[in-house]
Amino acid sequence: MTLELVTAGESHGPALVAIVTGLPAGLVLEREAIDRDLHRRQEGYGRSPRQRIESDEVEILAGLRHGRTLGTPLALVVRNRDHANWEWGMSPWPPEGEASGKGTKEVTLPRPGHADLAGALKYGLSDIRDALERASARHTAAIVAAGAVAKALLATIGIGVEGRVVGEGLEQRVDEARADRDTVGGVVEVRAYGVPPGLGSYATKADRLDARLAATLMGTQAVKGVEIGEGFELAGKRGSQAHDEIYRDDERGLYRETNHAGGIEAGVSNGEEIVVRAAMKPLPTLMRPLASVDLQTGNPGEALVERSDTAAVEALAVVAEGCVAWELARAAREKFGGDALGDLLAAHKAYLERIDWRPRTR
Ligand code: EPS
Repeated sequence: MTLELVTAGESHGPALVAIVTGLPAGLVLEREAIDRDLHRRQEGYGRSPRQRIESDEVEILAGLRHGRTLGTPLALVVRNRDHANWEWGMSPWPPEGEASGKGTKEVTLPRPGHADLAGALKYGLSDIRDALERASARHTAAIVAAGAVAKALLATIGIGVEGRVVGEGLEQRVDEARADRDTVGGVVEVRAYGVPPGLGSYATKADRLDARLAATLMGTQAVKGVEIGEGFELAGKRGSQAHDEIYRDDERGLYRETNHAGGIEAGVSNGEEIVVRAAMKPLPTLMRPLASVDLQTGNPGEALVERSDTAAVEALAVVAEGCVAWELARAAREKFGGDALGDLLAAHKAYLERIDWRPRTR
């Protein structure tokens, strides 16, 4: 048994959709907890005026009854309020009547760094909007909604996940970039605590927890680098400085004094805090546009300028938290199984007893 997630939705289309399969029956979900994460994702310094239009909240169409999962596919929807301004331009069916609102003109000048050029070439598009709408980071709202469900599952076995921005001075960097009509990126970190040893496996590459965390984060818009624990820094250290020595006492059982590995060894959680970082590039829509080429005329031009964020690093911290939660929940589901939540909890308890592991206190 495993968890699977499929999402659909365009940035200015009617809605974002997430379908989650593989949840055990009997998991309590709280609407407020999902909406809280959706709101956290919308906050943060440097976001676009779009966030004043959207006020994301989740709707559940299937898989939940009276706040408890049924063990059937869970269908989550987040409506795009801005769609009201794009009804003609983003109409799923051929639009009727006069062209009106936004998205009526074809986009032909690709933005360096966005999906525009690659998408237009790959799919043979004359209007770049057909590529950029799905590639938009608006999609991350669906990921956060699914991540909030994953966090609810993890909480039942004492696992917590928290994302944050690394480093200082974001507001100043954003203010300076905005004044220059430019954009900035940044680094986020996610920590997961209460994770027992044994999630993930070295059996195949696809089972490795570090590979799975890297893939989900790298699969997030604008992420160009991922590291686990001390990551790239470990390359310059000696083995004696890089590895986390193993100790045991009666109170703590097996433990480590250090966590250079970020809680994962050989693709398997080792019982220490999971620590993952992701680096976000500066966003590609610049108010002072970069050089581009009109794909319809072949003439040089300036890249598309449309409303966008100066930075979305704080949003990424929430999105990355959801991504990590999702992968940990999936790995926990594989390890502990169970059609009913009670079965999963019993398997988790029996496993902790067998390995005599005591969750770390924070
Ligand atoms: C995005 C462009 C902007 C961002 C959007 C991601 O959209 P718009 O052009 O409508 O202002 O605001 O992010 C969101 C809407 C969101 O909710 O995060 C892009 O091109 O990736």
